[in-house]
Amino acid sequence: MAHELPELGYEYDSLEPYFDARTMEIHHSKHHAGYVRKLDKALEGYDDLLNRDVEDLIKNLNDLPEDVKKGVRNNGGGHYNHSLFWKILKKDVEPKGEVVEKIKETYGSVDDFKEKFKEMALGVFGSGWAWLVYNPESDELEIVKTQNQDNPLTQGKIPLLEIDMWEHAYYLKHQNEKAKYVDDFLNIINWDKVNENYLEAKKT
Ligand code: MN3
Repeated sequence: MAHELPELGYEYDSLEPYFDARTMEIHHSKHHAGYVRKLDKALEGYDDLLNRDVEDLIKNLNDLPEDVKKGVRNNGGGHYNHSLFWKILKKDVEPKGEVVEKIKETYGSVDDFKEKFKEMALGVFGSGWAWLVYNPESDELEIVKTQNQDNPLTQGKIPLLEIDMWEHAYYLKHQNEKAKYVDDFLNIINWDKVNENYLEAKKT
């Protein structure tokens, strides 16, 4: 197997009471693991692609052979998106750093940003993700949404943080209360990691 399920780096119950341990466990060990397994399956017979980093595959999605494109889009996307998701979650991290300065400049305040982000997240129809991305062309931040496991990297934008709006991400705990799930997410953003992502993205 060429691609690997990353460790969470924390316990499944670390994000309680916002995200429950059972959801985290199933989400990571079943859903995310499934994307990794199916990504490698989709790449069978392409040894060069099996050994390529998933981020690199997603960025160059449109140049991949036709018969693997869909598998990489769905499962490579699933692998990349979840890998980032786990890293940008942590309790009790104050919003600070250059990214927060840029957020204030762009949206007015962190609370205004949260409001706009929540609106975008709740606007995802069906399964998908909402994102805060850095657009290297304009040197600006943007809030965007994607369907299924699509990723803004394919459009040349760099993800800084994102929320999983698939039902499997919240249904066990929040059921139909999607807005409550988004509020809980907004309370456990790892701003240190998001700032790191921003500083890295600015280098491109
Ligand atoms: Mn998910």
